[in-house]
Amino acid sequence: CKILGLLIIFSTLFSFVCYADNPLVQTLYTADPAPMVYDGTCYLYTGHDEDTIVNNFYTMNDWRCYSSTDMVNWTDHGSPLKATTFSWAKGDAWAGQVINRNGKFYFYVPVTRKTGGYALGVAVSDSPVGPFTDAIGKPLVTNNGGSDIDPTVFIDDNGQAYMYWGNGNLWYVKLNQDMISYSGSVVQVSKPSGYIEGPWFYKRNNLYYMVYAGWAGGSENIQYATSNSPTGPWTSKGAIMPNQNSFTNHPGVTDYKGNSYFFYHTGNLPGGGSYHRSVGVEQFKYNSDGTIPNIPITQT
Ligand code: FUB
Repeated sequence: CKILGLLIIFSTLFSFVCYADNPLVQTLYTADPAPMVYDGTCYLYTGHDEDTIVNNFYTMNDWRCYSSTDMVNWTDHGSPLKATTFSWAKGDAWAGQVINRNGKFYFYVPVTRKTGGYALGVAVSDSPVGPFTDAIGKPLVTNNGGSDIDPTVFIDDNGQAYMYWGNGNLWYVKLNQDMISYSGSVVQVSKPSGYIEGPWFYKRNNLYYMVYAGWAGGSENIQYATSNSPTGPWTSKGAIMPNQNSFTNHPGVTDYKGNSYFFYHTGNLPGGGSYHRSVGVEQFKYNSDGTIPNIPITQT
């Protein structure tokens, strides 16, 4: 009878506590996770590491899309967008983000141009799983050559959308309502301490958050900063995830069904490393003052 009681308690607990198997995607190498919640489903867009020569570089040709309604079981939707979908691009499908506005989905990405240097492109689709097509037939932003990577987009409560991006420095533009053009000029903000790349911009309880890959003794950790304004100044709040075994890391943060989730990448899949990365996810709780706690990695 005691054993039966324990079994009932255990199975009741187990039915409420479900953990994802990390790395989330075990069929190919994925990086730069970007979650987007739409219509009750969490979509996850990732880069795709295809390097066949170890320690070559980031060989990335397309982005991938997955979805889940429980953060445990993920459906593979294949590739919704390739770097060469942009006729002006040569390749390098690095870290992007998808956002929904007015029933359309906008995919902001960095790619290398045929004429050289990085640029940010925007693709559009009627479906969160694509296919996405080039929205404007030319780069949305070409600013500083090698630094124009890792766009992150957020639409504020008043409808103003912002796109931040940058390696080494942090820039933003104010996107127009059409989401495929911007007004005013490119603004460089004073970057928060330790900032390297991979910004993830969002707002929670009237506080703006910029989570990013920071420099930590030879490789990247994850740090964040906050501001009372969408355009800064940004106050550094320190590290929330230590260096992993992949040199880079890249944050993606979302709330889903009443819980908060932190996406990242490591080199934890067999054969993994800096150019064979894999995305994972951890559930976390904000502290009562809005700060983000340290987020330990679970590997199952
Ligand atoms: O995946 C290629 C680059 O590595 C991304 O753009 C950076 O954020 C870093 O993860």
